[in-house]
Amino acid sequence: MKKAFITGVTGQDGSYLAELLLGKGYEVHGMVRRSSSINTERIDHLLENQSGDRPDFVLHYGDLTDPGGLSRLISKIEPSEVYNLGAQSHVRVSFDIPEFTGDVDALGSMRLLESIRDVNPGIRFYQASSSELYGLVQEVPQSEKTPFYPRSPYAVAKLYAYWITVNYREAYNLYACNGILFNHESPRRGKTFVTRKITTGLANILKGKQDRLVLGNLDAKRDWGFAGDYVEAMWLLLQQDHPEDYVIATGETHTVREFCELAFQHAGITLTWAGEGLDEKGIDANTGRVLITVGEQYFRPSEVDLLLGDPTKAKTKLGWEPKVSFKELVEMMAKSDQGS
Ligand code: NDP
Ligand code: GDR
Repeated sequence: MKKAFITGVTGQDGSYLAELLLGKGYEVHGMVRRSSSINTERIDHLLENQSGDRPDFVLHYGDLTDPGGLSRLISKIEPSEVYNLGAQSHVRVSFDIPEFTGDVDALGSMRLLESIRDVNPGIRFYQASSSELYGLVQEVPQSEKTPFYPRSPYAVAKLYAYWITVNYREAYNLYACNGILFNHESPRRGKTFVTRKITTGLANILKGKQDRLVLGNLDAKRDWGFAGDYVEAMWLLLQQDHPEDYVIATGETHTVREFCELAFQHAGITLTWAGEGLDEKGIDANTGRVLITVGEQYFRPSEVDLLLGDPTKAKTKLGWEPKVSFKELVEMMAKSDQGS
């Protein structure tokens, strides 16, 4: 039986990946951070099977800032595959806590690689790299060959993680690879990322619990896919003959404004826009009610304006393709938050 160790198992991707690997018959070990409140809600449904326990899904306390603990876990679990999904993953927040973000997102990856190198260099390693590496636009669409230009402490930390993964592959011959994943979302997406903020905000507006939605840069463009499709690619990256880095994306880009329009349309509301910059408003075309305003606090000190991935290599070499379209994704998230 194959054994996987997942850091960040309590996050959006960790929960989908655990589901996928359990479905494939893996024994799955997940690392959980100690927290004063319960942080396993995305995986609670996996923890119990019909007989009440789940010997093939085991959780361990640990933290990417704690090298001794990581090493002990790798020695004890003896995984065949390690998926490093753990991170301080919020770009805006990384400007507030840059050192912590670097410690977890950059050095955390190196600590895991060091443990693998010491304990068993045969373990296969997946690094959750990000389209944020591209940052300031150098080329569109962005492929494995596009130069990086990170624009946030988060992206700079992920740049270190990307290169340390490449370096351990070249220096120590590890099967270590980067999935350069463009934004992927789902009903399990954290509520402070823009897509989920829009769909939860919309649901609250419909229920009369919230007056309006306050957003930042409406013009930012992202290549948004479905997280469930993207974890499939993570697994495929570790099943190849040779370790390589891959872009995982849909090849389509949309603005935050378009995401809002589609989500509200799903609830029967046609949005029109008035004003500019910080004065811009999203208005219900039928009633004239202001539903969206812009707040300066949600802008970033340096922004990533346009992400559009070229997934040709993943299609050709892995046979991977996204299944859920942008429209289906927005509907899935809007529906789920409205409880329908
Ligand atoms: P989430 O923010 O949903 O999950 C992050 C996970 O990391 C959580 O389980 C979190 O634990 C854990 N974590 C945070 N800090 C630590 C730490 N110090 N030690 C151990 N674990 C920690 O992110 P996603 O699931 O969306 O993303 C997964 C990975 O993929 C991340 O590395 C992210 O940067 C990267 N990525 C994500 C993309 C996306 O669009 N979703 C695109 C490209 C890359 P807790 O639940 O306790 O907070
Ligand atoms: P991103 O995702 O920064 O791309 O990082 P996020 O959803 O936070 O922002 C996307 C774009 O929307 C703009 N935006 C807002 N963002 C947030 N969070 N809140 C708002 O109110 C708001 N209004 C406008 C942002 O400025 C940005 O341009 C995500 C994370 O999952 C990373 O971990 C991952 O690496 C990248 O995706 C790929």
